[in-house]
Amino acid sequence: MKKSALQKARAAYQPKLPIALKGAVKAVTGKPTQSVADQEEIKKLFPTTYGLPELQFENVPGTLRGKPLNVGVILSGGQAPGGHNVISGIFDGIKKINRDSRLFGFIMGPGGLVEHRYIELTASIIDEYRNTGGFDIIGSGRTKLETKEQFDAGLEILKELGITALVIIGGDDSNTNAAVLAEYYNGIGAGVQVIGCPKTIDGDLKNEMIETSFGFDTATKVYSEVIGNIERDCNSAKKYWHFIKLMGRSASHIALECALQTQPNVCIISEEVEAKNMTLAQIVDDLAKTVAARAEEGNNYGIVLIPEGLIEFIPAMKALIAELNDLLAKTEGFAKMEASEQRKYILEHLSADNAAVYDSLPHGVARQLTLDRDPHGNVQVSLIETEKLLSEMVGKRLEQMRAEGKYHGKYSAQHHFFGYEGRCADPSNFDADYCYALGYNAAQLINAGVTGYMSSVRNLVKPAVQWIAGGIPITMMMNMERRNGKMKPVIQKALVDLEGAPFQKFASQRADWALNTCYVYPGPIQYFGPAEVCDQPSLTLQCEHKGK
Ligand code: FBP
Repeated sequence: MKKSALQKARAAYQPKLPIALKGAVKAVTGKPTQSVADQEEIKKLFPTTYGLPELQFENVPGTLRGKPLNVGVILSGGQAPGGHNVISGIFDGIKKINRDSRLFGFIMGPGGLVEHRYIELTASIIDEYRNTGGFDIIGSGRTKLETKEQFDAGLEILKELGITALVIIGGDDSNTNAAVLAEYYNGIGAGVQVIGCPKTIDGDLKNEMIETSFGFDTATKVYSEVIGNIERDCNSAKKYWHFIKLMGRSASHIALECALQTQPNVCIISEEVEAKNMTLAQIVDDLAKTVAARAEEGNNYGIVLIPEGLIEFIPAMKALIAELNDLLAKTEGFAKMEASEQRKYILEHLSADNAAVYDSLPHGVARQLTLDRDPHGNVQVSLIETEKLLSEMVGKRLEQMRAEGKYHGKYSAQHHFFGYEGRCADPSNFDADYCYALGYNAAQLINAGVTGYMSSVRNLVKPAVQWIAGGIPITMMMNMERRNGKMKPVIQKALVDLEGAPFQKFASQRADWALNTCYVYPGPIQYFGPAEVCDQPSLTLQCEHKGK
């Protein structure tokens, strides 16, 4: 396969490992743990894996040795830069323990385990993928591992291949499933350990022990580069307002990080919208006021960042979507009605408040709310073009303000949605090192004989050699939440903390960014060069751990 010059140079990069993982390691056992909430229920659901102690690895004199390990690996969910390095870290880790160890990759996500699709990952395959972006080494998928039938089907192939440990690389849901699988295999004495690794560009799988999920660093750097480029274009042409939607599912971590890096005129944070109980009209009004204030200074241009999940956080929209879900689920033949008939039907059947909200939306968006349902019957909010919805509504509001003599500018909008552009980028040095360490560390957890743990590498704002490596029982991160109408044990999702340092930093500066043009142009990720250019972790991580 033809390779670019950067690909060739990057293949030779040797990710840095924490000192703790170099050479022989000893597992130091900490105190027993508890789940973050609902301890009694979670203890009952995880009788053999609840309350396990934290583990930390320490470097000891001698050579790393162990019996040969046959390990399986699965990539689960959306792509995130660095997945290939987790796999190469596992490979190098188990080979270092014993060179007869073998690694098997299940194809296209958890479905590969259930359907017995796999390949053996040999040294030559691994070498092709070191330090590259993407999940294409074995592919990824969103099959949920949750039923006994799936677990038993998986066990058949694990037994056949002599696999005694499985590493699941995924987000909060996939790691929740990893914990359930670990408990099941442990409970029946299957002899298979299950270890999780924290992946997701969304940045919402984090807590005291998991400082960040991998991929967030690279993806936000890629989006920030492009936002910076748009800012420069915007500041050169001075004629457009750019509305930029950013991936990230429910949480606004990606938008916040990109805002800290690029200092746009506006960045909406969904968690704040919800906390302040804001309406769509208020969001639009605030935006229109900023556009008008900048126009007064002769600046008919600007940048607005919008998190992907915004719609769900506007309380009135949330209520509307919930009522629409119920209404459409019980309305037979809705899909066959004419568009105008559908609109009339909805307006007649919704409660008065929700009908008013529905009626206030641009027709295209209102229609999107009634069309795209996922397999559970819910609106697929990520498909709603929030960037267009907001810019259109701001345009209308500005015309009203013009009529009232409160706006005298020109308004022209451009729209962008960044998500897939960053999910498979070559991992930054941070993600390349972090992922390799997560994988290598997972191999040590396997060698230590534990199950139901997540690979944890901490102290991430320090140089990689000083990182702390160990394992955290997954049950420690869990609480009970309602899913599909039933209470389930799940890893608590981390949304943006409005009291946290990253948001507070943003909030203290945004008024200045709104009126004045304070753009910062981060430029492309650099892989070679001085540490201050190449090795800096995300600003979110830096703010969160300042002074620690
Ligand atoms: P994960 O939670 O699986 O890591 O998903 C990340 C993500 O990129 C979200 O930001 C986005 O909403 C979603 O995947 C898109 O899903 P798909 O890849 O199926 O289009």
